Amino acid sequence: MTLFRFVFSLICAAYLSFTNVNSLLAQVTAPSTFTTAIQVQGEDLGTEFDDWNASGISVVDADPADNPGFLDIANIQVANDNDFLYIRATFYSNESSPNLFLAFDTDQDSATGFDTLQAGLLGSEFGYQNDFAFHQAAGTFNTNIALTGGPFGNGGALLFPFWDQDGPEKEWAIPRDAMITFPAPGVPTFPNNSFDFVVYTDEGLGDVSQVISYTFAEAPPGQPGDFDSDLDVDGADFLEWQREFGNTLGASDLTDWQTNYGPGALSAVSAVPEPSSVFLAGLGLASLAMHRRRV
Ligand SMILES: [Ca+2]
Ligand SMILES: [Ca+2]
Ligand SMILES: [Ca+2]
Ligand SMILES: [Ca+2]
Repeated sequence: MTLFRFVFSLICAAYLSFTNVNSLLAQVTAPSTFTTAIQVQGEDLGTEFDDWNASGISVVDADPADNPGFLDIANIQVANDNDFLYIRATFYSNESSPNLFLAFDTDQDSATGFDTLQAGLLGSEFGYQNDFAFHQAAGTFNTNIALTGGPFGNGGALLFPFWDQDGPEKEWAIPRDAMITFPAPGVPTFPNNSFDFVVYTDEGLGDVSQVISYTFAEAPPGQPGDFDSDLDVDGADFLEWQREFGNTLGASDLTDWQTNYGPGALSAVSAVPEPSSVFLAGLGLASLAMHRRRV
């Protein structure tokens, strides 16, 4: 992290000077996609991007190969759940770079925030350098005002691969609960449901995605039996029922689970007992629990 901060300070001193920004920029609106299927970090080796490939989330921006010899942005995808904004970027090149950035114009007003692209097109209120979050303001690339929230408590994102690990793509899980600690007690990094963002680098000629508008998708209404609110009724919900039985869930909830248990869930979750045995096990636990209560 010390090295990272050092590199970061160097970059802040020499922020963007694109030679080809104006010819590249356009504005696109990404479809709003709610999904709990995207995971960032912790997947099995070699499967890290299978979640995106299986998700059906469309590519919102297909950037050309136009930054030869340097980090060269290709395709961008975006989605969200209740906790995170998920972004995937692929590259024509295979090298990691400390100079990979995201910029968020969270009020969709190019006149407020930092003029990230020096073209009057995106006024960013906060940004990321790889996984590192920082606040931005008019005329100031990094205000050094602290951020809070997210899995690291400082607004930082989950990123895979890590910022210094090579690979032809990266995925971010960007916390939705981060706060900028100014003015006290702070404002959310995402104060609105809609925002604009770009993925960019100042390496080489510079490379930037289109300005992508996104609106957070709401979670679909829950289905009875979906106790963990991940849009399916499967073995994980049964485990949740076991944990919460006698607390927030009762016997009638198990009936909901049984009624809505989907055959499709079997393929999605491995190591889940077949429905009949799971249900029988559930009944056994339920009666055991009720027996205990009577004693
Ligand atoms: Ca993943
Ligand atoms: Ca490119
Ligand atoms: Ca703005
Ligand atoms: Ca579920």
